[in-house]
Amino acid sequence: MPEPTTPIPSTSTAGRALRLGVAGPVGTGKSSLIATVCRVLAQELRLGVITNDIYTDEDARFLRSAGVLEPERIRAVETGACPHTAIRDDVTANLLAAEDLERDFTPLDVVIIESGGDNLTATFSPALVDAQLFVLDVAGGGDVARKGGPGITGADLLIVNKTDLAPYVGVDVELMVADATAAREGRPVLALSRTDEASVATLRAWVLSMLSAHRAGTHVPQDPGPMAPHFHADEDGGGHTHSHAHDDAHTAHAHDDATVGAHQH
Ligand SMILES: Nc1nc2c(ncn2[C@@H]2O[C@H](COP(=O)(O)OP(=O)(O)OP(=O)(O)O)[C@@H](O)[C@H]2O)c(=O)[nH]1
Ligand SMILES: [Mg+2]
Repeated sequence: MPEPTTPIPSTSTAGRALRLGVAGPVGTGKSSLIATVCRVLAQELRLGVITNDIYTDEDARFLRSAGVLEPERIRAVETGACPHTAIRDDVTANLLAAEDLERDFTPLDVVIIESGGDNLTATFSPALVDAQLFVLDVAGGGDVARKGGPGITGADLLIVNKTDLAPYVGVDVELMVADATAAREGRPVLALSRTDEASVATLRAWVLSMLSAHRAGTHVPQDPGPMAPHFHADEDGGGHTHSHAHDDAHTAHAHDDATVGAHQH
């Protein structure tokens, strides 16, 4: 009789929790959004949260005190460095935290990972998350959506947050959403306020549909990619920072990665 063969360990991620990243500039409402997701989904899904702060565990403490999830399900990673290092360059600390959480509370449905507040170039590596949100704040200015960058163009969902503040800061939310949509080649944009329950319901539905796609194996994690340093053929290649205006013909040059059109000079 033939020896039973050793099963090859599956590399599929569909059997474990959906790992969902939340990135975006400082103060755009990432922790509050996570608290909202927990508020509307903790009854039906088994959730865990990992926060990233540079020097403290402030965000984990905020979320624990929000009372939307058992405190033990919220873990803090103290990056000690610029936040993007721990969500993109070396994701080990976050990966270990996610695996610990998934082991301690198995089975979990979704682990939400909050990046420390960073700038427009910071996105999660697909080695850490299966899907990611990028959060902008209307109070940061209506023109931010036009500034592009990998989070704005390539995140699975772009949030235009705190829409309740728009009248006070003179921002046209519809225009901001239209600008963002134009930059995203059909990827979704959601105008959100934690005080607008209809928008919260749309966010809830998006998380549930992403979880279904993750489980079905139909969602392919994307890498929005950082803006890679580069130079052009007509420059000396010495790696100096350059500043010049692109005319239209020049802007049409091809990049072979997902950051097409996302770079600025
Ligand atoms: N008006 C209004 N304020 C909000 C909303 N969401 C968050 N805020 C406020 O915005 C501020 C920043 O929110 P946080 O959730 O801490 O933002 P964050 O992106 O996690 O901040 P960092 O982690 O420090 O980068 C807080 O004062 C929140 O109360 C919203 O929908 N409307
Ligand atoms: Mg936060």
